[in-house]
Amino acid sequence: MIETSAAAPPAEAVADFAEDVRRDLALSPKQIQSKYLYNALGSCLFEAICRLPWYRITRAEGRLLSRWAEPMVASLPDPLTFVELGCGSGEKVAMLAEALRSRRRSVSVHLIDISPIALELSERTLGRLEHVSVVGHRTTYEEGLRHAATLRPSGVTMLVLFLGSNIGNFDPPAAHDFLSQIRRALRPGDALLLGADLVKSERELLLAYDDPLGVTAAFNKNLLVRINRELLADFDLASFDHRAVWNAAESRVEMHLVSRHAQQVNIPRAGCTVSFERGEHIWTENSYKYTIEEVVQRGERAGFRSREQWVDGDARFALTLFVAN
Ligand code: AVJ
Repeated sequence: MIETSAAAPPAEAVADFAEDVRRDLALSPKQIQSKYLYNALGSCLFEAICRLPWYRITRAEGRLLSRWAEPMVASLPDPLTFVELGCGSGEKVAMLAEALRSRRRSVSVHLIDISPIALELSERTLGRLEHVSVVGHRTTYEEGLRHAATLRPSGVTMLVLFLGSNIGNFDPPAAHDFLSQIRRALRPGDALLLGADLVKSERELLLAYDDPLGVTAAFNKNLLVRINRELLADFDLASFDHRAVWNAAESRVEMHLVSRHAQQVNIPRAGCTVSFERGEHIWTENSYKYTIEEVVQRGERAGFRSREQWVDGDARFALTLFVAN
């Protein structure tokens, strides 16, 4: 069974994008929010990143899920609802749902993503499982979570999935607020499965975020393509370089778009013209990296206790199962 809530009117989405671009390119350093990386093309480029040999998060998480999915869901009482925040292709939630099938446990799954392509892919992936009913929500994490929580009947256990190190996009205060918000949407005994990428060598991190094939560069520059198309801007793609930086003090990889020379860019639908100096950058993403202890502390400070942690020692990636106090 597949059901999708109505898409936001595109004109409104473009107006929000215009406003955000205008405001954030006036900041110093210039910024664009990383959520705008995920339009149709950007989501496909991200799927390609997940298959790159240098980007190991997705495969590490897949290995942990394929090996441990059964114990991950075994302790959660039926009936069950899964809520996945940022569903991507839906393969991960499908692995957890598969783990229920042998015991004939049925589950309803709420998929929350801002990308229509991600929802479509995930609905197709999950649509094949008869013991699963699927509802897609094309919206932000916050709104989707609230919506899924209000639809949940009493007596149903909710498992929130926040995987793929999506938490890495939040700075520490925002990560705390967001986990607290998840906790408030839950009841005692509900659970959260959190995927977090761990600190590793700078060399490995830079290869993951500035890959030799240039897919991550394309993913990053697609932001400029999107601004050109949706806001009628005249960014010259050849005048910007992709750059990944490991900021050890903040424990994060940053993605930038660096202006190769002094230039001006017109963005008519955002009502602005933006000047760049040579070497000036637009900051487009943060990917925070954690230690295993920090992951546990994060959850505990937000009102959870950690029940179990599974770590891929090879790629340095952790899945942590938290239960709401
Ligand atoms: C989807 C946010 C987890 O930060 O690793 C991949 C996005 N950016 N390569 C990450 C991303 C560049 C990804 N997250």
